[in-house]
Amino acid sequence: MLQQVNGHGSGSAAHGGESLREDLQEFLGGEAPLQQLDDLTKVNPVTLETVLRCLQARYMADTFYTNAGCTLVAMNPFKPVPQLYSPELMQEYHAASQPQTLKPHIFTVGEQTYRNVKSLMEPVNQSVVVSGESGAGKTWTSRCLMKFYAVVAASPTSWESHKVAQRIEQRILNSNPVMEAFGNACTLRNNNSSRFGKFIQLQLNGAQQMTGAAVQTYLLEKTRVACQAPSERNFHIFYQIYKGAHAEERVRWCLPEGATFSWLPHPERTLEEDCFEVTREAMLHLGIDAPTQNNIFQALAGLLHLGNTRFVDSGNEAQPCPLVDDAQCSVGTSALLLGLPEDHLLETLQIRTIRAGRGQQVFRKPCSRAECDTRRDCLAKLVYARLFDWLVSVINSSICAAPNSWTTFIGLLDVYGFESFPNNSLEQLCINYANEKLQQHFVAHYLRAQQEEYAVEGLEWSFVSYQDNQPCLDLIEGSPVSICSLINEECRLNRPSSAAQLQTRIESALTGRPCLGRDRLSPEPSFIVLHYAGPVRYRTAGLVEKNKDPVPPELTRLLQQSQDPLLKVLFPADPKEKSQEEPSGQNRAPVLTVVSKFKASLEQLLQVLHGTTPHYIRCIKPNSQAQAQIFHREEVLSQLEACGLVETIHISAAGFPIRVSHRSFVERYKLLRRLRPATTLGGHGLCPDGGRSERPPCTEPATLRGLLQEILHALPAPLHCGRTKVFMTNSTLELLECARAQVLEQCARHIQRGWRRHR
Ligand code: AD9
Ligand code: MG
Repeated sequence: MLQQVNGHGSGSAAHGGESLREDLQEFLGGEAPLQQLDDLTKVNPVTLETVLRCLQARYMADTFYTNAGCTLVAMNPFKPVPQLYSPELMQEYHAASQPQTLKPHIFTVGEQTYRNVKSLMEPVNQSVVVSGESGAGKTWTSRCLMKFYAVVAASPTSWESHKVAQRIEQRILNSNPVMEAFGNACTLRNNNSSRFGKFIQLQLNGAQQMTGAAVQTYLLEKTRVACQAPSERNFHIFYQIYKGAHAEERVRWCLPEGATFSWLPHPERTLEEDCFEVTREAMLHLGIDAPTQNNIFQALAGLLHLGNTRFVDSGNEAQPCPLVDDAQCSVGTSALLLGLPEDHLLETLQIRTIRAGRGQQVFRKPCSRAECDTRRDCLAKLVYARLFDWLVSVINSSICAAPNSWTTFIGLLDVYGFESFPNNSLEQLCINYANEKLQQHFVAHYLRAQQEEYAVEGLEWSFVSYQDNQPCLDLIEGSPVSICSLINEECRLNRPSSAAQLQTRIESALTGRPCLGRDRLSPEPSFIVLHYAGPVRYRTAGLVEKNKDPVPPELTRLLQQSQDPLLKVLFPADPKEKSQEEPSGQNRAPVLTVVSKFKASLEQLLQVLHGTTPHYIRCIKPNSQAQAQIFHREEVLSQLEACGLVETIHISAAGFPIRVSHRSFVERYKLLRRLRPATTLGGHGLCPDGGRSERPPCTEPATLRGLLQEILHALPAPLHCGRTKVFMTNSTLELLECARAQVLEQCARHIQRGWRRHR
């Protein structure tokens, strides 16, 4: 079935026959030193051990990027390597006729996506999925890629438009420090850990200039604002205002030097992320003016004071819990900074209003001390999450291109990596669920689609087995019954449910599922999910409550009454809200749980990704101490296993990631059909004649078929013609594009000569 037009493995124009022989020698004999193998498909044989040895050799030789077929492996150097990200190097990759022949780099991925946007590849939109565990370098990589696009996609001619372009690129880059200040925090694994997921769509016009961008965020870890794990910190922005405020601002925001805040642990630690001026400057460039900034920082200071509001047991259920001695001042300051009446704030934290009985009478019930704390934390989370969403919408309106000013986009996805801690809860379940989805996208796109399409197209292919994570996804999100549906059901029924009961329900409803496990030695109710990246034990305690993420309506109503201009925007008065009490059960809007919202946003993301040509960068952390020049084999090994890298290499080694319909192929390359092989591209004789006399087994009309046949015969490149598509490697695409550019140039010269003669 397969017509192999040219011999598989012919080199590109730059690669010549000699270089091809060298490649083959490396591939077959494995004689080149390991650190020189820039593609893991060249290690021989491909096993975890050989891949690991190669990565180690390269890392110790300060070579941090390695191709793994269709993915790029990025080792975290854990030290500054400025020459690796210089504007000169960006230009070198951008100007290269074949960037793939340069050393592996994220700029190769950047340049390839940038070229693909205007090439014939379908779909035209591109995405780069950056994955890896916490601290592996995902955010760093995405930031570098954004800088790369800001350089290469900015070349308008007129001074005026140049200024505009500068502004937009600068603004897009400025979104990073702002989002990182508000959404990143120091954790045990990474001093600058992203506590939210981010998909940024860089929008390009027909001339391939960046005209704007749009950011979508996922699942901010808002609990951090009121609760930080031992040795971890709150979001960077709190430390920035605490350490960086000017004297006059300290007075305005009630942040005297040396003040202590329970929600600001480890203020003595200085991190490079504590850079208030950078955040302010970036906000200003994004159009957030000084008065608005003041309102934001004032509200954040209000939250810090709220955190110092502590209660003691009243000893009498009928009495509200009083404040501890020194907390009266904190609640007053917090109310002042948040523009709320102090007594109203305190009362809302202490007393709950409920309706009961047939007549729906309103009762005011003093909360227990624990309930007061929960309401206080909930208030802080509510304000912070709204503030974060609002900031994202402001950033978007500042960087988004006008609807008709862009035609294509490159998407960058930087999501939290797979997580497994001694104690895992709903946050880890969502994060690992997202990673399962992305892994499936990867499997579907590169592995399954590649194999299935070859079969449909009649290409010969030795099938490689791969790990399908569908059973795990069925367990987490499938219908009718899954972990998510069971947790949602508990929320909907709103019945008292102990952690042990939830464990029993999950076990009995999902019994026999291959990816569900149980830790019989666990001292607490839990279940185990066998993720593609490894088993994770989730505690059932608190899962349902976290999934409900309940916000007492009194808290929202309180904030709607704030006199602070920022809070008025974040919590606009609800015109429908007439009643001052909690609505009764029947009138309550259906609960949209955390899991349901997350699932919906994830599906939306996957839909966007499916409409793009994806590229993958796998970031690897060489050690967990964040030290340069240290390579912990065990740690790297588990990351390689977690991302199925060896399978990927096997498939990529023999695959053709570029596939183009016969029609598109003919339209783009028909001008190459008069090429005289072996001479036109430097005469390196890349034209073995395997199968060239056969007709492609296509179903297209005769004229198209004829043209296709002519082109395939003329081209000095390894092409594989299926029933409806032409398949090729990235380097072949480069070669064709190069040939096409040459022919166009020759034509232009020819026309010019004729024109001069004519004159
Ligand atoms: V998390 O899932 O958000 O906790 P990331 O995003 O994978 O994580 P990040 O990009 O923040 O990790 O990288 C962690 C740290 O590694 C950075 O703060 C840098 O100090 C360091 N790093 C990462 N990549 C590079 C690099 N290419 N060159 C130098 C780097 N340092
Ligand atoms: Mg990150």
